Formats: sequence, C-alpha cells, structure tokens
Amino acid sequence: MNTRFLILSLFLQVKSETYHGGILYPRPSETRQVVSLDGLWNFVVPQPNRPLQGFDEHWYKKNLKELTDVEVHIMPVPSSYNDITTNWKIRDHVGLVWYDRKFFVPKSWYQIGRVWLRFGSVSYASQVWINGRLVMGHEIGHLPFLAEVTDFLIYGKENLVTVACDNTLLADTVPQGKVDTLETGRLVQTYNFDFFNYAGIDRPVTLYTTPKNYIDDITVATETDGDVGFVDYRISYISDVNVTCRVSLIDKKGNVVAKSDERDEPYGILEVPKANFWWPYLMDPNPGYLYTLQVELLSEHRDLIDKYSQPIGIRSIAWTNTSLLINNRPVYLHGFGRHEDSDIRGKGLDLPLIIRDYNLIRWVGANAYRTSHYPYAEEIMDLADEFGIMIIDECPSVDTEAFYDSLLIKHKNSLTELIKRDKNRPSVIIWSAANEPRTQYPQALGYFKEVINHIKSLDITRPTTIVEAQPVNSVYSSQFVDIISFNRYNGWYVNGGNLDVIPLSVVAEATAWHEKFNKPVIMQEYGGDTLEGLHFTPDFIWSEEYQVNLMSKHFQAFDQLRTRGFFIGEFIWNFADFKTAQTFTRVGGNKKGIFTRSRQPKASAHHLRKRYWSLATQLYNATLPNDLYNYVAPPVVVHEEL
Ligand code: GCB
Repeated sequence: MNTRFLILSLFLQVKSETYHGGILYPRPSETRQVVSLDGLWNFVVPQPNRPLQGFDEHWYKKNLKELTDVEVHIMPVPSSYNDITTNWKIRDHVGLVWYDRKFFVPKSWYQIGRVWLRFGSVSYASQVWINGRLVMGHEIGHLPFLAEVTDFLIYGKENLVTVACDNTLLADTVPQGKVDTLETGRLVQTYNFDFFNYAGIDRPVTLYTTPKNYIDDITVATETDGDVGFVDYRISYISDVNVTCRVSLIDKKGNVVAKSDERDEPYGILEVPKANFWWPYLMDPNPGYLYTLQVELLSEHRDLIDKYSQPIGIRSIAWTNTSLLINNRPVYLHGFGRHEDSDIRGKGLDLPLIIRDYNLIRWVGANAYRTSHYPYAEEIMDLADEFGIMIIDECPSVDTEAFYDSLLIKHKNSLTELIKRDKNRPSVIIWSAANEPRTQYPQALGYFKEVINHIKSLDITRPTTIVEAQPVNSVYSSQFVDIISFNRYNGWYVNGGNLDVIPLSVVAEATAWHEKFNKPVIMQEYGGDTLEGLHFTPDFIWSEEYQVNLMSKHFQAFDQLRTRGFFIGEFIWNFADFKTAQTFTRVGGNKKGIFTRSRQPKASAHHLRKRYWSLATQLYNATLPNDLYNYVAPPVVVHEEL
C-alpha cells in the first residue's frame, strides 16, 4: 500500500465541504447554545495490513462498537490516543484510526436556525461523518475547523458522529515527515522535529447553534494615544434580510464604555477615553485587562437576530530596528519555549495541567512564551490574554527540509487559519512563520518571501519572525522578517562541557545577526538536558548544577547584549521535559525542561526565577515575591569603633 494514498484518499473528496468563513470560538449567548461532545468515544485501529479497512467496510455507516474483526477501545476526547492503551502498536501506529460516539439533539433545535460541529483540532488530517454522511474534512493539526450540520442531524433523536483521523506526515504535509517500511512490512513514521508525533482528537468537540442569519466573524485592531484607546472593528455576517450591527464595548464592571453610532454599520472605530490598557504581566499591577466587545445583529425593526461577545484587550504594538514596544513602552521578553505535552494525555487539552502551567509561569516571573512548534489550544491562549502573558504565535511548520510548491500552499493555509483564529488576541505580539527550516538552501528565498508576504496580507499590526538555526551568514530568509530569532545550544550541542565559551559566543552571534540585518534580536532557544536529581560539583554535563551554570553563562551574555540596545528577549528551552520519538540521544524524552514533565521545579527553575524577577524589578519596578530568597542569617551589623 502506497502510504501517500492514505492522506490523498481523504482529501480528494472533501475540499468543497470545508467551511471557509470565520472560526469564532463557540460561546453561548441569548441567540446561541453550545453543547460539548467531549467524553468517552469508541476507537478502532484498522487491521495492520488493511489501512483502508474502515473505508472499504464503510465504518462511517456503522457503530464502531459493533465491529467484530477489530478491537474496540474506549478513548477519552480530548486526548492524544498514543499513550492511553498499553499497546505499543497503537502508540506507534501510522495511518488512519477511527472514532465514533452517539449524541442527542434536542427536538427544540429543529428550525432553531443552524447547527454547527466544531473540532478544536484533530491531528493531523481528518474526515467527519454525521449519521453516515460526510460533512467535512481538514488537514493540519493544532487548528480548529467546523461545518454546518443542520441538514445532517435527526432532531429529538440520537445521532452518530464518526471521525477518521490520519497521523501520516509526508514531504508535503505541515510539518514534514517520511514513512518507511520495515523488513516486516510495518510502516514507521520518521521526522526531524524533536517531539513525539502525538495524534487524535486532542481538543474539545462542540455542537452549537446560531440563528439562520448570523455573525460569522469579528476582526479587531486596537491603538492607543495618551490614555485614549481606539478599537477598530469589522463584523462579517451572513444574512438574507437587511440587518445592522450594534457594537458595544463593556468593561469588567459591566459598564458600556463605548458603542457604535446610530447607523450601526458592520465596521467602525470605538474611542475609549481613560481606557484600561492591556498590559503584559509584571509591567502593570493589573495585567491582561480585557473588555468585552458585544456584537448584536439587529433586524430593520431593531429586533435581536444574533449576539456574540468577544473578549478584547486594548493595546498598541510597534517595532523599530532595535526594539518592540507595547503601549509605546519597550518590552524585554523573558520566557520559554514550551510544548503541549504531558504524561498519558500527550497533547490532549487538560485544564488542571494548563492552570498549573500558568501558575508556574507566573511564579517564575516569565512574561512571554513561544507556542513552539505549533498553535496551542484556544483555551490555553485565552489564559495568556487574561494573565497578560505575551505570545509568539507559531504555525505548525517545524524543521522543513525541502521546499515544494504544494507544501508552500499548505504552509500558507496554516497561517491563514492561525491568523483567523488568533487575530483578536492581545497576547499575540509576534507571528512566527516557522521553526528551524533549512534556510541555507537557495529555495528558501522565494519560499519564505511568499510566506512572510502572506502573513502581511492578513495582518499588518504584528511583526513577523522565523526561528533560525542556521548560521547568520548562510540564511536566505531573514531579510523578510521584522524580528530576528535564533536558536543555539552553546555548552550543549556546540562546545558541550565547555561553559566558559558561552558568553563570548552568544554575544558575538547575536551581534552578528543585528549587524547583518539591522533588526531586533531574540534568542529563542538555549539550554541543556538535565536529569532531575543528578548532582555533580564541579558541574558535569546532564547534572542540575550544569544546567544552572549553563544558564548563568547565558545570563551574562544577555546582560551584555541588553546594554547594546537591539537585544529584546531570552527564551530558555524548555519550560518542562517532554516526550520525543525513541532515539539513543533521548532518555525518556527531551530533558531540557526547568520543570519536570510532572511540573515540579529542577534547581534551574529556582535559579531562573531569581533572574526573571530581578529583570522585572529593574525594568518595570515589579515587587519581588517575599519567598524569592531564603533566610540565611541576620543582616550584617557593622559596629563603629568607639
Ligand atoms: C531545537 C529545536 C527544538 C529541540 C531542541 C533540542 O533547536 O527547535 O525543537 O527540542 O533543539 O533540545 O534539541
């Protein structure tokens, strides 16, 4: 079986059904109802030598539970399926898997208007049927997709939803991968990126209603001038009757602070005197201030047709060739590269984990992170908005090594979908087009010119970056971006065991990037694997002491660079240990976390905490937490000589 066929078999048939309108997060309102389809689904892997068994036997027209020649598992949604069972063949499976579940649709929804089915993400490609009829397909994981299912449902009765999910990564998928066949005939997925290729229905599934005439999308851009905020909005709607759009901006106390004029057009600018700006964490005592933009679609007689409430923050972003400014103040980014990753659930959305992560992020005094190496769940992004954590929002392009036209189309699609999803988020301050592509190849020039132009055609309010691993003099891409990002593992992959070289190397490289491209520079990744509980003094590679000292040497470099005026951020790799593919270079995964995979601090976390809080005190006058330094002895009292 040619594995290319797996993905192609899915997508040739479905392009036309995919919804190309807005992708607003499902929120209940006076005119909308939301029902979760999360829970326990049935799950089946086809027989090993029959990858298309489900299609051949029309599983989408059957209850998976009733199949007899395959094992039917119970699978939690949302979750990656890989680590849930005890079967390595499921963990390492390549190709299609099938999910289904029944759900009830109330009779009252008949003629309610429209009913929609939305997936927060399915990794990587999927097709969806309702009651045996194909409703949509989607390629690219980590991004939401939806379809109207009004005419597919049986009202007042039980319905069946079936999902075929394909995790195959090939030369023209985002991200890229390769499928090989072992001597035994088993397929194996290989890829260059350094995280486990988790798959499945890993984010929430929702069924929701809108009226027949409905608000389809909202686009907001904000500006500041003195203490006045400006909210530029554009509403798109679908309606077969004449409508107007009433827009109101509501503060946290419920007061309407601005509203559209009497014409109620679907676009306009709201002016907010004495606005509460959205400030990053630690830059203001009340970071992450969010207003609600309430949008109402009204009939000619001013009756309410549809209503949607969008959280927004008022802030400005500007950038120069040396700095990045939020609300006209230069910011210095101190944070992490991260992953959506945890034991058992893989990349599955897990609210306790997310809250724990944000508690640790704030405890450590970070003000930013990058969604390395794919878009994170909307629920995670909502909390970044709310806590004032600045986000470098990365699309799922990671370690691309060959640049094809067909890949370029999909890469651009992933950015279209990402920007459509995250354009209104105040936390998103930079778009990252890719992580570590092989930009030393001449084909990268035309490819990334198009990618960056594409981002600019969708959003000019935020700067762009590409996270580079190639040396400064060999890249064909950095001239197109607004901000230079580079990754370098000094003291680890380069000069492992030789920490003393770090300050010199980091200062020299960051300076070279700035001198060549005349743009602000961020170090997006540095770090070293560290086995929790391994101690050596003097420090030795893999020990907690080594990680702490590796960081200190980088801090010295960063502090020198900060005085030069163009260095705008430091991101340690990684927030927490995470799972990778099986290889002899990884002991149970990547251990560069400053927290363990179960989110407990290594010595490095305490060390980083002292630095990030000192930065926040120096830069923004933040008050240090009183448990930052341990009691050692009373302050020294100097007795004057009599
Ligand atoms: C990198 C990659 C990241 C890896 C990291 C490492 O440059 O961007 O995905 O996990 O190195 O630890 O090797």
